[in-house]
Formats: sequence, C-alpha cells, structure tokens
Amino acid sequence: MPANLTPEFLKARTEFRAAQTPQEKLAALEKMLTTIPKHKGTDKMQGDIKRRIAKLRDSQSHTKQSKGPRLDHIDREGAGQVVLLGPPNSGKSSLLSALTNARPEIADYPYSTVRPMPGMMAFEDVPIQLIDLPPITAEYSEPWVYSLIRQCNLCLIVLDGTLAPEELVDIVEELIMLVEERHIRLVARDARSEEERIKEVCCRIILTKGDQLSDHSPALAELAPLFPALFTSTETGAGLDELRQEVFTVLNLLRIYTKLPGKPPDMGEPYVLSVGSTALDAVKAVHREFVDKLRYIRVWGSGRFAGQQVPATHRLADKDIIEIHLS
Ligand SMILES: Nc1nc2c(ncn2[C@@H]2O[C@H](COP(=O)(O)OP(=O)(O)OP(=O)(O)O)[C@@H](O)[C@H]2O)c(=O)[nH]1
Ligand SMILES: [Mg+2]
Repeated sequence: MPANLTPEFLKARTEFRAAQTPQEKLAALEKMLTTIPKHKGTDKMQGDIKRRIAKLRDSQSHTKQSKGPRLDHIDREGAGQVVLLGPPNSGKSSLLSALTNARPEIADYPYSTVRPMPGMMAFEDVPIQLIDLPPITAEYSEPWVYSLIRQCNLCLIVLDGTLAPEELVDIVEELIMLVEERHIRLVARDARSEEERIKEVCCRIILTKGDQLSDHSPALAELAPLFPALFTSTETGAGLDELRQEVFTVLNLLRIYTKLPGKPPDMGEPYVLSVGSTALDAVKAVHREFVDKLRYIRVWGSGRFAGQQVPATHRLADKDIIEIHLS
C-alpha cells in the first residue's frame, strides 16, 4: 500500500465503504479516482477503481434499459474496421491518437481506457476505422470487448516492445487463449468462416515504444512464428507508415478511380473493393443501375495498354482507372 494517500482520497474511500446505493458508490469511486496520487505505486489501485466504475456504470445502464451508449457494437465506417487489442499500458490509445483524429485518454498507468473509441486512419486516400479497446487480461476484461473483436475485419495485438521477448510471447499466447474461450480464433492468414461456432479474425502484432529499445530483432524473431509483427513508436513516428500499409494490405483492398470519356480521371475519394473484384463489380459499386445499361468498360492500369476495352470479368488491380460506357 503506498504511503502517500491524501486525506481527500482517504475520505472518499470511507464514503465508498459507507455507500449504500450504486449511485453513492459510483460518486465515491469517481472522487477516489480524481484524488488518488497518480504514480506507479498506485497503478493497481487506479486500475481497480476504474474497473469498479466501469462495472457500476454498465450495471446502471442495464437497469436504465440501456440508456447509455451501446458498447458491444460500433458501426463500421470507411473501408474496414480494425481493433486495437492488448494488455494494459501497451500503447493502444497512443496509437489511436497518433493515427487518427480521435483523442483518447493516454496515461502511464494501466486500465486508463474503459470505453471503446473509434477513429479514422488514412492509408493514402483510403479511410480505415480503428477502434481503441480497454485492455484485456486473464484477471479482467469487459465482456463486450469480445463482441467488437468478433465484428472487426482485422485485429492488431498491441504490445509494449520494451518487454522481454519471452514475455511478449506469453502475453500473445494468453490473448489467443482468452479470445478462443469466447469462440474467436486469431489467424495470420485470411479469415474463413467454415466452422459455425468459431469466428476467425485475421491478426497482426504491433510492437510499441520502439524509441526506447535499440535492438528490435530479438522481439521480432521470437514473435514471428505467432503472427507477423512490426515495431512502431508514437514518439518518433517510426513504423507508422508501415503500419498503415500493412493494414491496407491485410484488409485485401483495392482502389478504383473513374473517368468520363475525354476527361481526366477523378482522383478524389476512390471506390474501395476487395482484391479479386472484376470490372463489373466496380460498375456496380459506382451505380447499381449502370449494370443493365452497360456497353463496355475501358481500363487504365491493369489493362494490356492504357484505355484497353476489357470484358466484365476482367480482374481489376489497385489504383486502376475505369471508364464506363453505357447505352
Ligand atoms: N516512449 C514511448 N512511450 C509510449 C509509446 N506509446 C505509448 N507510450 C506510453 O505508454 C503509456 C501507456 O500508453 P497508452 O496509450 O495509454 O496505453 P494503453 O494500451 O491505451 O493503456 P490502457 O488503456 O490502460 O490499456 C503512456 O505513458 C504513453 O505515453 C511510444 O511509442 N514511445
Ligand atoms: Mg488505453
């Protein structure tokens, strides 16, 4: 127990112990959180207070017929939904803050995030949604975190890269087990959904705090058999471009731009389709009704020559430009 607890904190704790109703308990816990000295020695206590607050708020929102925001679902925006998963204090919120306009709480104590927070990350001209999650550990995790993992297109396991490589492996193995208990399987390749009860989710490892470590190779080598991993630093920005590129690649996306005959292409926001999409899929994405009126399609990029007329089954490539000719 740290010695330097303030009188305000001790008073709030006494109030908490005397509290009868959930509202009184919540008020006292919130007072405890604002008055507790913020340093390493109180890490565990702060985490404990936050968990109790989150639990009480949740149970209150249930009794109030879920007046609070829904936590187990976030509407997908952009070309894909990516969750940031990991143990406490690993740098999840820092990544969300560095990669998007969202401003989550970042703190040097664990359990600082208690609610999911989305933000939009740009890979070049493609918007991709990132969701910061509260930490999960064998001791405690919010049940709704698993619903969000189940729904996402990609899971980024965020780990403090300064930890010993063996410890990193242990954490990843624990995370794999924790989600597996909830019928989610993290996989390195494309996710499939063959088994009815198991939801596969594609996964990558992001190591943070790369600025605090000179040799990155031991951690990368140790983790490589589990999932592909890369180092980042939100302090220096190192690795963030690679992260954006890796997310785009793993999501298996391609961008299509359109042009009108005789005009330059519209290089504004692209249409984003899955890898393997055909020229006809692109026409559908532009306008469903175009399909019935379609005469032919010209392609710049993946065609044999610029402006080649291609069949509807032609497989498009990233950054192709298409010109749709209707009857
Ligand atoms: N030097 C350095 N510090 C970092 C980096 N990323 C995160 N940190 C620090 O690590 C601590 C934890 O960061 P957060 O982003 O709050 O971690 P979190 O995973 O969101 O933590 P919880 O929400 O509690 O699970 C903070 O003190 C950050 O400033 C980094 O790349 N370099
Ligand atoms: Mg956080």
